[in-house]
Amino acid sequence: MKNEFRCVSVIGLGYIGLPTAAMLASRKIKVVGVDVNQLAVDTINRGEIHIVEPELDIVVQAAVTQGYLRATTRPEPADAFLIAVPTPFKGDHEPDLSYVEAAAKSIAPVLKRGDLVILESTSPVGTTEQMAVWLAQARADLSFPHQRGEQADISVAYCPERVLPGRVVHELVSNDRVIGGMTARCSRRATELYKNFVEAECIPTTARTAEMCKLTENSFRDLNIAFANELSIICDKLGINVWELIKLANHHPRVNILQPGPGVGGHCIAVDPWFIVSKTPDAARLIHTARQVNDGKPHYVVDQVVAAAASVDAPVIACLGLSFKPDIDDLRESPAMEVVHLLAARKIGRILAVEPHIAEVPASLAGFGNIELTSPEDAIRRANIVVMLVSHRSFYEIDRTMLQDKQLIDTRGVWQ
Ligand code: SAJ
Repeated sequence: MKNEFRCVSVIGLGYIGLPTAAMLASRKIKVVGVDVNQLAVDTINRGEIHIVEPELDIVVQAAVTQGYLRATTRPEPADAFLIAVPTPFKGDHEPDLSYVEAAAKSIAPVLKRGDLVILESTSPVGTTEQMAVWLAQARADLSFPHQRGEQADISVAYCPERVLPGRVVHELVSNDRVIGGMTARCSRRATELYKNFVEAECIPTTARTAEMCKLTENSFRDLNIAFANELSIICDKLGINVWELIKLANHHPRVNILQPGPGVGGHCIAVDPWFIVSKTPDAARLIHTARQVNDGKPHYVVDQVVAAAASVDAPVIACLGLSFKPDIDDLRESPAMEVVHLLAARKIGRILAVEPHIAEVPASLAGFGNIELTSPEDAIRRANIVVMLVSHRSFYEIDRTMLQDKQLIDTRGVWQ
């Protein structure tokens, strides 16, 4: 089949946009990446990357060197536009769609008849239709699927990303994709674009179902982690080792409990369930409770540390890990960061933070003045309380004889 997409523009060059742009470019499609961050644009144009993701540097470097990938701060004409911008929530857990709106308005002036616009950002149900309305308001000379159905000048689809940070390059190719076109033709065209690099199935559906599918996947995981986190608190009260308990229960052929931790982080699982709750607050009771259980876990860990600190003179607390999950540098919505933040605010002692993937104390923690970033060995040697917050691979290599005489709070089961 002839590829109708000779030039693709990816709006938002973050954890999803950049790998997707690089994969398309690796299939010899001309890709123009657009981002408001000039530093990110310059870095990419040098063939380098501004995020930590295994193997991505090699793909980006090859794509830039061969001339298939270029970054800029201003949208340019293309045959397809793929929007991968953040969709955070506001203080009241209401979704903030301002980045999607800004992206739509930024590409509107360069749209032409026949173009395809795909939204990839995790979004509340109805956002794709809203995006089409924003585009139509900016371009009254073009028609959109909510106005002219299959006859529209512009095709619009919602195609959520489902890749796991740390495995993005692999999963972009091997994960099945849900393709939610605003019409059947929109789905067919979006499938054609993704088939350039997706080796797995591309399954067509409606835009609304695709939006809900993404939210459902992450809410399912949030609920299951909430179950593990609740179990960990119950087991503490009953004097049972939760890690052993879960291992034993998982021997049952139809039981597969996830792992407890200091809470749930990242920009996805800790956020997306709220998009369901905010639309249907009365119906989403279980989903809402799971969020509350997981959001309560950092406070539970802080209470454990405070209790331990009460029994030592001059507490020095080593906090191992700041990222939201193992072996990445991403601190977004990190429960480990929240624990350190809450501890620092309590001013119960000096905090020695360890995070091998960053070079300095994050700005949000630096102001406290009682936090230092150091190596695991130095932190453990100087501390009397050691809190394991992230199970980075390198932490398993810590010499356990160093932990003798320390009070341990292992939220991840690394030392169980
Ligand atoms: N976590 C636990 N216990 C577990 C598993 C995870 O406490 O047993 C914690 C992690 O430490 C982390 C948080 O949950 O703080 C989320 O980590 P994760 O590995 O479960 O997921 P993410 O946020 O990295 O990626 C998820 C994935 N979604 C699902 O697995 C359903 C990924 O496929 C999505 O593409 C991504 O969200 C996204 O972008 O939405």
